[in-house]
Amino acid sequence: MMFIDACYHKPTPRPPIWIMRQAGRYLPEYREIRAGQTFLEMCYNPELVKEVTLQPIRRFGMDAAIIFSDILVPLVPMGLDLSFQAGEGPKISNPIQTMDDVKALKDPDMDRDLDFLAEALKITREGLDPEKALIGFAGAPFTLACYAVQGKGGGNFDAVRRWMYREPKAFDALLGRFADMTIEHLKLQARSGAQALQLFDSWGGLLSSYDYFRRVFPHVQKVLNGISDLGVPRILFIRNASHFRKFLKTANAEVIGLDWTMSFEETRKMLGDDYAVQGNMDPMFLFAEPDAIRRRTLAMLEVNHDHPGYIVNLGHGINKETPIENVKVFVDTVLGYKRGQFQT
Ligand code: 1CP
Repeated sequence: MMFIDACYHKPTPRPPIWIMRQAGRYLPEYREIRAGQTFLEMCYNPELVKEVTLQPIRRFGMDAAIIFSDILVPLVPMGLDLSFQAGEGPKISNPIQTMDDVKALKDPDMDRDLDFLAEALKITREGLDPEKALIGFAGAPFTLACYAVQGKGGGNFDAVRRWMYREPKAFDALLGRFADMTIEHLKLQARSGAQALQLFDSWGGLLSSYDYFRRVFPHVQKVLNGISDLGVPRILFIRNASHFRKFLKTANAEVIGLDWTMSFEETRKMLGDDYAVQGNMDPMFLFAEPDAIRRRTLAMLEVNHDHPGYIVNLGHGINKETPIENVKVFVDTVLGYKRGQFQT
């Protein structure tokens, strides 16, 4: 499978491609299904999850599908009251505020509490082209804490950073609980059909490198070490991590996801040649003229051609206003790529 080979740094005929948040609101066929129910109702319905997971693959033919769910879904069986308000994103009505709140969190029984996710992975894997990979995912402990403590998205998560300094022990305990839960969440996904696992630390870059390394990174390493014997590649994506990229080498992942602020060249210099890299176009790049998209994508492919272990992606999730015909140009350019095309 081309995607899995690239994760393990093996040569592939061309680089594989998938797009973060490739299932979702920029697709009319997603919006049609979503109109009849809440986001969480969709996540709890394996048939609908299968359908929306496969929608972008059917339309564009990427090399991997990512199971449709959300990083916040496993917080519900921990006892957090999560909802998604129309147009506003996630809300938690009982956010974590004290050490007692951390202690009161439950340890989910994954097979029982996330049975819908296991079933969705199983039937999606059955419905997916055998040459394409199915990716499972989870939120990294700090990014989960951002929502669990602030109770919603937005701003620079000041409430969380304040809490981290004021209640360092409770912060550490919370990240520890999330790390343990996330290991089980990812194990469930691997045994249900996920063939690669991505850990999203979307907000990790808000911290200084000192605080990230001291207070957060040990929990990330714990998660990655806890899933090292599952036989599936691990992808670590920390957004805005250019100021602490030197730690990434010790992360114990097979693939490092880059956002658009990190260059491939510099990152490879830092990581050495054992790591595969994934990324890293600015999602807004897909608003350019189609010909500009094609040329820039070819230039990126050419630059990376002599490096096995390169996975094409955006540097963060696709924007919901993205013109779908531009997504097609981007994906088609990669699927049809032959070396030397950029010069011709
Ligand atoms: O209204 C809707 O239809 C819901 C929008 C939506 C979608 C499509 C949400 C709410 N989550 C998702 C799906 C989702 N979320 C996937 C599935 C795969 C796919 O769509 O292809 C994945 C991988 C996520 C991951 C996720 N959720 C992250 C990490 C990645 C990232 O983009 O940084 C984060 C931070 C979330 C929280 C979340 N869930 C939903 C929203 C709108 C948000 C972001 C809120 C914020 O910006 O603070």
